[in-house]
Amino acid sequence: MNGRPAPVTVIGLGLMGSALAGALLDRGHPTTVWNRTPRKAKPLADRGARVAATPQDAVAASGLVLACVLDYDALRTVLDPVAEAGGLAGKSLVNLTSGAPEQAVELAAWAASHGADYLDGGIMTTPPGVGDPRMMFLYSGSEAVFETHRPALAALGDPLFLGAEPGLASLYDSALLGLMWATFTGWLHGTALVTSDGTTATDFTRVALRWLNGAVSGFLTTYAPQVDAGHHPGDDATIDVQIAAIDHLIHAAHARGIDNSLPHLLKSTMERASAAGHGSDSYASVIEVLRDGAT
Ligand code: FVH
Repeated sequence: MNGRPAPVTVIGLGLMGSALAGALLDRGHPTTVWNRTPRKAKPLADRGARVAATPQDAVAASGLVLACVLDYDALRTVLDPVAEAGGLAGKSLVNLTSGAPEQAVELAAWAASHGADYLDGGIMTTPPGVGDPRMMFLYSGSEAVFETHRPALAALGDPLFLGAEPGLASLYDSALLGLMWATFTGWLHGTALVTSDGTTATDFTRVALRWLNGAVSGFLTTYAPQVDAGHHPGDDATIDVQIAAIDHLIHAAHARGIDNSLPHLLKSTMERASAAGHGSDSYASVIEVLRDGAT
């Protein structure tokens, strides 16, 4: 390393790949790009990117190759010919394409068989957030790739290394998206409830964010060690108390004609926990019925 930003290749110039390449250009990285549909490279070429004619040329241009295409099948379509020609040997391949953990493990083995060092990534933002150091980029796989190329990865967002198991970044990505969708749906259900009585979504959200950032995040911090210990003392609020409380939500939503699928799902899950003997335990004990997916 000579202190100058390292050359990087970006394969895939959809919404996300274009944002990645743009962030690298902003930080002064000599950036080579390739996309199946060449016209998408034009805005990046105008900003100083070198446009490769083929995936082979793109990979040859840099030691670090970032890939962000639709899915793993598309990625293999692009990279198989490069690998067969020996073009991946000695390269650091960072794959930011979304996929399942098992696909990441398989791709890491495939990359190794072609002489490439592999780091898998999960992007925890949308394209406008790329380049913002508050946004998390999750990585797992080769720590050597992570450490060697940390400055380039930091151009994209805050890089977090989760461990050497290649599937970890995808696993966290899926878990965090599940958390996001559950939160979105709970927030929208609450919004439907209060807006039916004349409150605006904006006013409700101001209060909801105080609830999430203060009390709810505190509950998570309390419950995480309970889950780790497998011991969930109901010394704050028990499952049985919460089963009674959710009936008020169901009643209020029903009275306003609002869909109650989510509260019914939550109530039935709590009831399963109670039936399994956790009625006097904390909400963290719901983990036991979630883990035992067959019940
Ligand atoms: N957009 C987002 O907010 C999310 C954030 C989290 C991570 N995802 C994942 O990023 C991958 C790419 O997503 P994207 O938003 O950039 O998607 P598109 O704009 O649709 O671009 C798709 C690119 O993939 C290329 N491509 C598709 N099929 C093939 C193929 N068979 N061979 C070669 N390239 C292919 C496509 O090329 P083209 O259509 O422009 O020719 C684009 O470059 C994705 O895994 C998200 O889950 C984004």
